[in-house]
Amino acid sequence: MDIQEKIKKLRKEIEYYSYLYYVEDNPKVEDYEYDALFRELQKLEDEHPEFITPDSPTQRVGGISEKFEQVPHKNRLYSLDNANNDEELTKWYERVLKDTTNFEGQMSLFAPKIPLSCEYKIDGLAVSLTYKNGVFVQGLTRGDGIVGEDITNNLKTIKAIPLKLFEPVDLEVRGEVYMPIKSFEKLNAKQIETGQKTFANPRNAAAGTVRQLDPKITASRDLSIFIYWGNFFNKEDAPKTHSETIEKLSKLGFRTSKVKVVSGIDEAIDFCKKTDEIRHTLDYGTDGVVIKVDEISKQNELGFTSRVPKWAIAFKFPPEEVWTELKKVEISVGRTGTVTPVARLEPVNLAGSVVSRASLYNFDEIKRLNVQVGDRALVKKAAEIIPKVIRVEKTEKSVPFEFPKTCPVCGSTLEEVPGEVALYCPNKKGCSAQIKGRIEYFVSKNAMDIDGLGESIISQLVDKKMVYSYPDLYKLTYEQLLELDLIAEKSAQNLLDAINLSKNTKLPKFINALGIRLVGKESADILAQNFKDINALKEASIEDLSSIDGIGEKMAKSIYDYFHNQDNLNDLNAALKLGLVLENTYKREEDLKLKGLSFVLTGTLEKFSRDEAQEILKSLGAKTPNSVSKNTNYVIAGENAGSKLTKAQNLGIKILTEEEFIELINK
Ligand code: 0OX
Repeated sequence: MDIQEKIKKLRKEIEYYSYLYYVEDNPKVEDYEYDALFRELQKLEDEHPEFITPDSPTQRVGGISEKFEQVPHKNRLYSLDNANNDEELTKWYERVLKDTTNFEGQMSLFAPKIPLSCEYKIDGLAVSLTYKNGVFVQGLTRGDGIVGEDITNNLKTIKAIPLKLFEPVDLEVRGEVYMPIKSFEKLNAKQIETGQKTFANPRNAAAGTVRQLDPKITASRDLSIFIYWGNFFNKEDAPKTHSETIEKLSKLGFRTSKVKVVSGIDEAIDFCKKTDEIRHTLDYGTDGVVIKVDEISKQNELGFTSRVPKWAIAFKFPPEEVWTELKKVEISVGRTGTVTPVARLEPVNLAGSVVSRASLYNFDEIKRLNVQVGDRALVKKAAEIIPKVIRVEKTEKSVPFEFPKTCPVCGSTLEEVPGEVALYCPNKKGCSAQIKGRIEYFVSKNAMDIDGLGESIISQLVDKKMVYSYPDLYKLTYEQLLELDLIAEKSAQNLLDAINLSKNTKLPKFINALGIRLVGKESADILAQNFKDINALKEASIEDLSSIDGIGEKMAKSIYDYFHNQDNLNDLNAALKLGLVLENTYKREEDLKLKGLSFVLTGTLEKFSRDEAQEILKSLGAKTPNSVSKNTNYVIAGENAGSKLTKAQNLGIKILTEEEFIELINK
């Protein structure tokens, strides 16, 4: 057998074993046997790179991308309409009957039972996969349904996504990428161990994983997929019902959602009830059941609204509630000094996870609910948000809860803010809980986005008095970081690198990172759109601020107060001195004073490199092509200007000296 044949045979074998393992959940060979085949293939391909094809099982992990390209979807990805109870499901079904032709072409007046297909609603991320000639060529995120992001390289790392189908068909399929619950728990444990941020739920973990720029990271985490829709480009291949489509996709090698076809809405409601009972036994998150009209011809008859298909609906499981013992009320101190009560519970299983803490919001809520330690508490989990106590019942153990007078962390006397229900710890500078909260916020994703600075490391930095406020992060040394309880020396260097990297950031991210009261990501964006730089924002009056669309009076006052506090100003100056560079990505119309003009540089400038001069011009809206044409507006001529200058002179284009250029940009 020649090498190429051998490679082909090995691939077929590996693909088949991988299919059995990842798609059928039914492995037929031991891991070591599989690994041996894989290594053999790898070796042959290394020796004969001319035989490598993109659909080879060795090609699942590709190189790092800089960003994901935006790609329009061939067919729009609609969302799903929701039904929260049986009545809403019945209403949807009645509408379906009314708008479709049933029984020998009669529009139906009584309630016939049409076939509906039911499947679990997977709580993951929708993706669209395109296959040409049976080979996976492109994978997109849902995006806004019209344009998605190209995450092909990351999707290739998911072993349940076939790189090559059993038949050479052209088609688009859609499905839900998810992280199995067990893998999610393992990943979070690892994140904690390595001092990194944990994910709130499997859905977020899956989302964070498919949007990694480095496919190696995606490959290192366990993702899977259920395919729930397909569009065969050759219409002769297209099945007549949804359930047949799923069957056909399964035969092509996809891991498909399992559908059950029932007759009429009552049986579908039954399916929803049964699913709700067993859903916590599944190794993936389901937040409902998707019900689809099974016949494609009926689907076509029904069509879409501007938002959703009329032929499908998602039944959402009701939020779960459970009774448990309220053992203690703990007090937590946030970054703004707000003191909030949190209930410690006897651990219970709620919506599939063990819950031991629940929110009590504020002290008024404790009074309103009449919460006492030792009560039986009804805890509710709405979607994936932290559960909350919604009702209590007294027991023999119940004893009144003592409202705190002092901060549980720093001991300062707590204060009330007139007109607000919350209590505050006034010790802004000295309360370690507030400092930790502020630093955690400063480094978070939508702020400075410093990788690797997790809760535990921040806690140590503050407790060891290495960090009092954010500029201190930029003074940390390698030796200091080695004093911390880190995993390895390498992570001290990684941390320093990550901190250094964050020095070059975007103005809106930095404004958000400051944690100014009432200012979040959205408002930080608005502020960056309206102020040239941080200095302009610092100098703004309350009137300047509140005249901006989207900045209310309270927020304006809070921003003004922030920049008129000496500590905050000292921090800002220190950070800028330490080398923080804040680029404003939002250019205001009035700043683009060279918009529409074209500048060509020639010769050597004294005060700028060519790149610097071009950057400045571009930041003012100008174009900077390399050669002179009749469309050139100005030529900036430095020392030893050559042929470009002559050409410009011949074309009668205005020539600027370096001084004139400086004058122009400073105008
Ligand atoms: C899911 C899921 C989502 C395709 C055409 C109409 C809606 N999250 O599990 N969407 C759909 O169907 C789309 N099915 C599902 N099972």
